[in-house]
Amino acid sequence: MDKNFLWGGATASYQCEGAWNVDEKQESMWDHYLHLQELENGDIASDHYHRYEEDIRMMKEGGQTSYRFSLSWPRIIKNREGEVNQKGLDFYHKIIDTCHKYDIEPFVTLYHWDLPQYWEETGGWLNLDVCQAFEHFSEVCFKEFSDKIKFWTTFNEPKWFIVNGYFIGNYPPGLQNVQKTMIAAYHVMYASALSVRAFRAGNYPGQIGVVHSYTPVNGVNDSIETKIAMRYADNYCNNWILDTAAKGEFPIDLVAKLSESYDVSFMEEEHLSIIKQNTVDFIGLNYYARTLVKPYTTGETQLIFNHTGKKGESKVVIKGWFEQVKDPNSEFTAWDTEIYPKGLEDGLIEAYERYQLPIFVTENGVGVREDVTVDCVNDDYRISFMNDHINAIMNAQDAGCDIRGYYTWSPFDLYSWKNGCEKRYGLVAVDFDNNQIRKPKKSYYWFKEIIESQAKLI
Ligand code: BGP
Repeated sequence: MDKNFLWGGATASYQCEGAWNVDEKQESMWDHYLHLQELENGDIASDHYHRYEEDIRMMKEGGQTSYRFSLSWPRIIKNREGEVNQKGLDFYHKIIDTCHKYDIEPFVTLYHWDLPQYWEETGGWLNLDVCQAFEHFSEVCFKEFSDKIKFWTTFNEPKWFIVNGYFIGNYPPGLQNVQKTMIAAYHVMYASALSVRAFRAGNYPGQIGVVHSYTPVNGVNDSIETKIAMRYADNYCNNWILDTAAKGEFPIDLVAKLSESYDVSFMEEEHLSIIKQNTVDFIGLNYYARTLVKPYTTGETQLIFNHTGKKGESKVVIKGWFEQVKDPNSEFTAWDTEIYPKGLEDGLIEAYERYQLPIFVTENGVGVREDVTVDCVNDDYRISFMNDHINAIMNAQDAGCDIRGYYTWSPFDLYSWKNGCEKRYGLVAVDFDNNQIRKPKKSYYWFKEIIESQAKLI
């Protein structure tokens, strides 16, 4: 690996900070939704708000060179008038300064799903005004932190929060409406371009990208019907984010297909030209699994997401487009995620060929139940998972891809959306029942060795 290759861990504000109503932080749509439904929530989570110093120090001691985290919009902006909360800014200054103190490169996400509830109440991502509000929030952050930050990203995984929030309905705002899914998706991509435009207009140092939940698409065979299903799946899973952010264009065949059944008049010339002119400098790809598809001809659209950790519950079938199938030869987690490192290698090669932009693997990890009362969790499965995925990255580099970093999800245990804290991803265990005590797992030491051995090869 190049000596500037970044090795680190990724988190999101809602999933780790806790302190949900402290220091004038406003309610986010996730606070509101989970409180209302009386579900396990991130009120305390990993208590990173108070323990960030310990967490960042452990990253350093674990050999890591970068920390990817998100800025909480409702912590920084108090209301729809855009008033700034100095205490929120102060908190992120402390995080960033601690990173620098330990020689850790901060890698910032502007939006990791915690929309302020005061905006959700006006329609959230269905309201065009929220795009301008996001532009304003971005500008506040650029002005405040840009002299300390080299890497910015606008959105984390537009596909995931839009599809789950507006199409499947398992995330807030809990809608199941295709027309609204399209509008929200379009507004998010437009807001991303507005943020990139503000970044360029301010001549800030550093680079700006977008982070995508990448599921490269494979077909069950080589038939023409399967190839058509693969194209539908690729448009649905990947292209509407990556083509739009990296090339400035929504996939033309996707728009044509949707316009047969839905109203696409919200796509205005002025927005499209802003999207075209404000493409990203790099791509962040979060990789958990691929999408294996077969053609789908009969029956109804059905999208079921596994939040119980009981194998076999999930289903993705889009009528007339594709059906996601399970490879009988693959291993799956209890939450139905296929373990398929080859998908990362193939996917990186494909994404680099298509977009010719530097790539960071901004998330990769495996979520499992673990007993964290032991001294050191023996997570050999995580070691083997990370080992195989890091090898996949090296293979893609050997094939000529420009890959600049690897972030494990996650450097320490945190709250998993709708799954609660029992679905653990961390290299450091957090005992949620015992004062959020931290204890490194076996994978933490293993990752340190990998990073150090790479450094020696340079
Ligand atoms: C990504 C998100 C993360 C994280 C991760 C694991 O999609 O960017 O926020 O949660 O997936 O997913 P989950 O917590 O649902 O298992």
